[in-house]
Amino acid sequence: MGSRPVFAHDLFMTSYLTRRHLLGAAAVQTAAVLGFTRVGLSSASAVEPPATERAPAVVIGSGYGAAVAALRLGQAGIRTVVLEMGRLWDTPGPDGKLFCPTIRPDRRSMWFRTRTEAPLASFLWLDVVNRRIDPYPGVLDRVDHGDMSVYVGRGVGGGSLVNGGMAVTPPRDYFSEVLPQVDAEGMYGTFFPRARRMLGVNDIDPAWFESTEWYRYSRVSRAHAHRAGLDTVFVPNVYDFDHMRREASGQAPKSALAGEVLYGNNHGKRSVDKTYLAAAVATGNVTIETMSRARAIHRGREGYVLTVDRSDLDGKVIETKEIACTRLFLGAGSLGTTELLLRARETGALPELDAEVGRGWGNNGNVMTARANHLWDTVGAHQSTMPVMGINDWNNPANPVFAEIAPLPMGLEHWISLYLAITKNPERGHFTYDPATDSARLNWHRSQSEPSVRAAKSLFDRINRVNGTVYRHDLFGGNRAFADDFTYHPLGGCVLGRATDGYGRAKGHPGLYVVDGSLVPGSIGVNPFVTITALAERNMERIIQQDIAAA
Ligand code: FAE
Repeated sequence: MGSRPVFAHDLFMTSYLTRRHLLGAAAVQTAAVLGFTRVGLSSASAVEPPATERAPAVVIGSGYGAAVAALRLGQAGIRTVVLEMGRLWDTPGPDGKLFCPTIRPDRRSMWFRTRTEAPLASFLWLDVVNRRIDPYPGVLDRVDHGDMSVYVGRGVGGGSLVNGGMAVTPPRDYFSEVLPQVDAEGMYGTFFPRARRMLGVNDIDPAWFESTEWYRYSRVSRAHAHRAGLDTVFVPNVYDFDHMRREASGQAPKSALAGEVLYGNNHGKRSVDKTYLAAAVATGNVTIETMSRARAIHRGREGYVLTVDRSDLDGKVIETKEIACTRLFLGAGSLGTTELLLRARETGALPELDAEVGRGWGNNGNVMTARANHLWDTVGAHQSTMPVMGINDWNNPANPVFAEIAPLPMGLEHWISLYLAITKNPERGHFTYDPATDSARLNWHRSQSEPSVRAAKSLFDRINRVNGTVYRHDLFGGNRAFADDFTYHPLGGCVLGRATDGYGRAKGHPGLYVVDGSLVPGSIGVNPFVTITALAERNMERIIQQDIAAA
């Protein structure tokens, strides 16, 4: 099936180079989105699909793993349909912008909510952060599972639309500890560099970092960490730092320097709709269908049949259709992919799926905390939303922590240092299928977050002690210093080598593949999207060579 694979690994470098690529980018960014949209190279406008369809390959989701799958399938000459439950973010709102301002969120901010649910719920214990909004397919979702809530991106680009852009390659020894069956030589020699190049990863100029008011908050946290004898490291990002410098000098419209991140960046961010997905569409073989949620998977005559609900922007299902495909790639994220496979196994639709589907879930040890600085240690009213520095205490044998120095751009001096700590928490959750709601429920008990809080507390107690500072208790609700009830980094649920073979092929069902963060067993020690992307590159290369080109 299909022609020989062609990998244009250097398609992107750091900017968009080829004509086909530009055409793809234009198609992804200019198609109409008043409801359902189909984005393809030949048709950049809304098209009514027939009631039933057939495609050689379907990719569910459009985040990192899905985007890699779509591009590599498209380059291999395979006609591929990408299904995304969120919208394509290409149509400006009444303010002329695609995404809404973080400090004045409107309906574009969150996925069908009547009120925003920002991770930092209060300031000085006051309920001043969240706003009333109208329900709409907004770009950020918070999926609540009792003691653990998971933030995810919704829309063409998935998490890349809302995240902090930190593009971190994990320490090699920890990668090998977590995924011992994966050849580290290949990952560090080929697939991590390929992922970074394709994602458009770049570094801040250290001289600018040292001088700009926009990173004063990072420099203050760095000084406090160093005083406690801790190491700090610069962290690369996919935000275009040249653009950021032009923002600072007034030559480009502000985005990272205007507080934008959680509800989308209007400029500067190389989200995967602008990189991988634009290149996928530019192959001419890939179409993206938006507001299209894959609900069920069952076996077809050759391959799989998906039941897909297409909704309008009010959330009303306006069409339910079936799409048959020979090969199915699941890139709906840790929660989405696990739910689809668990539902398929538990309802008997795909009975051969492994008992490991639904197991091995972790929050990457995420815990957020904040410190109150002395009055003379100002963090600045101006803060860039793109983190560029971390406190690296991962080699601490007792309490390994990698803590991102996070921004808190409020437009006023608040003397707060904020951190997202990634800890080595051995606890894992599992999902069970609830037939009453037809959904997967995460089993995670509050006590399972205790190892993360212990590790983070040990690090920040050290910093507080040396600097004579204290924790802030007013930001996370419930007078807490540590927010251990939400994560930005859901990982696992369909773990590589357990629920799948060593390349993401679902056990028991040939032609069914997992390509996203659900493959990573709960922890990776750093922010995860570079790992998810590189692993998808590795797996897709093998799958295309062995299962597709050779067939
Ligand atoms: P993901 O990007 O979540 O994409 C899944 C896509 O599938 C989404 O677009 C869904 O709407 C869609 N979908 C789900 N179910 C269905 C369905 N049934 N039918 C159709 N479509 C569906 O998956 N990571 C970093 O490395 N660095 C950071 O700085 C960073 N900051 C973050 C900040 C925030 C606020 C958040 C929320 C996350 C952050 N992350 C960061 C995590 C990162 O975005 C996440 O690990 C990746 O996006 C996960 O990639 P996946 O391919 O697994």
